[in-house]
Amino acid sequence: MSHLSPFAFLVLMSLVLVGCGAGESEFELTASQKIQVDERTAPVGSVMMAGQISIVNAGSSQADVKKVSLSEGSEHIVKMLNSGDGGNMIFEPAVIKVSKGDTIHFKAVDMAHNSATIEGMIPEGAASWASALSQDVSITLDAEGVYVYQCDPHAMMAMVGVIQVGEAVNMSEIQASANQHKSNFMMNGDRLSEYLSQL
Ligand SMILES: [Cu+2]
Repeated sequence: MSHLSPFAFLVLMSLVLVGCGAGESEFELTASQKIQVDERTAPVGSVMMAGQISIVNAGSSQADVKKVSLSEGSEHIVKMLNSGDGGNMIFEPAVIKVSKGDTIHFKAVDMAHNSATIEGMIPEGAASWASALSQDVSITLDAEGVYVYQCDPHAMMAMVGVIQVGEAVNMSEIQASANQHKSNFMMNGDRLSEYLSQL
């Protein structure tokens, strides 16, 4: 019995140390993630989540990224969909390049979606928006730069979209925010970075 004690003590100590280290760093992340998740889902609940959680996004490899070209005209339609060519719970087109002063018409093709800017992910001085669930909304974009928006009920599923207005003057800030924001996604974790790579 006594010859086991030093060994047992070492094992115990290393478990305690490993436990403490991992616990501390993970606790901070988890706590802040939880707050953000709660904020996003509080108004609308998570009913849609349950049935969709097992869907796997095929994704696409970084090698064959197609760059998005400037959309013609001054009015553009983005559909809010349960299912699209790029996956489930998705904006279509999810990446769009337009000109300063253009208007985006978000169409509530499927129910229980909305369009809302993500804090810190729009150009400086740009107006934020947050539409009502299941409603069409039209947004005119007067500030140049890259905008990232989301569907609030499906934020954790990376139902996000990207609009570039004029030049991507704030791309480095957006990239940095996107890297942080990624931790909010419980699935489709690479969607936003793939979208941004198309600009
Ligand atoms: Cu949605």
